[in-house]
Amino acid sequence: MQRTKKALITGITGQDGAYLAQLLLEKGYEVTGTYRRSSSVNFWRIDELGVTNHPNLKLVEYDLTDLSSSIRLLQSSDPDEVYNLAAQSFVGVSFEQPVATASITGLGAVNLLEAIRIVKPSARFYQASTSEMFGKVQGIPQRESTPFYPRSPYGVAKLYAHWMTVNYRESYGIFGSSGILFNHESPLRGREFVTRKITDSVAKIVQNKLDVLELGNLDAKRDWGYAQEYVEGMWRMLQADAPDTYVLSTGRTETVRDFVTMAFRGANIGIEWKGQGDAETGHCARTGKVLVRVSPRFYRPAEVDLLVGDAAKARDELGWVPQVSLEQLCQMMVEADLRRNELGFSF
Ligand code: NDP
Ligand code: GDR
Repeated sequence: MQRTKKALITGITGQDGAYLAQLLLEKGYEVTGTYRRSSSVNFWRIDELGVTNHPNLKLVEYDLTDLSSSIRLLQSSDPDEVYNLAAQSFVGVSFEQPVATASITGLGAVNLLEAIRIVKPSARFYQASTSEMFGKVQGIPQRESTPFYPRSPYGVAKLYAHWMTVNYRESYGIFGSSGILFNHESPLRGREFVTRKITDSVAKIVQNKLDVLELGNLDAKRDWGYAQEYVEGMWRMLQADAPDTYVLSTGRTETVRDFVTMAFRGANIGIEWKGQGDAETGHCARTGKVLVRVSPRFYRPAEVDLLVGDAAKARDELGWVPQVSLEQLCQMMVEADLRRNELGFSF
């Protein structure tokens, strides 16, 4: 009889942690998921997926910045697979909190790698790397061989964690894989990220709870996929014969402006764009009312202008192919936010 596999997920309260927990529990894993101590715990995502009280899920308090906790966590959970999803993951905040970001997002990964090296070197390790490492892009599309040029403290911290994963693989033979994931979204996305901010605001505008959606750079182009499909890719990386680095992306890129238009269309509102730069506005095609405005408050000190990935390696070696289109994803998010706002709660 096959032994039940055990997985450790750091950051289970985040978007990806919640979907990954659901996936692994469905596959019969015993899952330990970590959350941060805070005055009020933040389980809404795993609640929404209905996994919080699953008999094979154990939730434990943990802070990634603490090495001794990392060692104890490895001892108590004894995992076959470790998914390091915990991070200070908001690029904008990383400019305000570069040291905290370096400590959590960069060094935090090394705490876990060290704990694996000390406690259980046979455990397989997944590092949540990011397309932000490409930053000021050195090639289009971006693939595993494209040189890195991060443009934010977050991107730099992630690049450090990425190279440490590669280094532990090469130095100690640890099965450390790094997934360079392009933006992936869902109804469980945090509201500070642009897609969810847009779909939540569209729902509020429809329900007369908000007048105008204020955004920063509308010209930024992103390769947006569906988070549930991306966590499946993470799992596939740890089932491979050997550890490696893989890009996960859709290969399609659109501007923030395009996503706004798409989201309003999802709520049956046409948008007409007028003006340029800071003065650009989005109007309701029917009434002419301004619904979208640019606010330099949301600009970043350095921007990543264009991301578009090539996931051919993941397709060829892992059989990973994303299916959900951006239109479907956007519609799913708009509908979820319309429903939530109607019910009077919004996370
Ligand atoms: P989220 O921001 O939704 O989740 C991050 C998780 O990390 C949360 O559970 C958060 O806990 C936890 N966390 C933050 N700081 C600490 C800490 N000091 N100790 C322990 N846990 C901590 O991110 P996503 O789910 O979107 O992303 C998952 C990972 O993938 C992240 O590492 C992110 O950087 C990376 N990534 C994400 C992409 C995306 O498009 N979503 C693309 C590429 C990479 P709390 O709930 O308490 O804040
Ligand atoms: P990103 O995602 O920085 O790509 O990082 P985010 O959704 O925050 O920004 C995407 C683009 O939209 C522009 N933008 C705005 N962004 C936010 N958040 N709010 C706004 O009002 C706004 N207006 C315009 C941004 O300038 C940017 O160009 C995400 C995170 O999940 C990272 O953790 C992950 O590593 C990368 O995706 C891949």
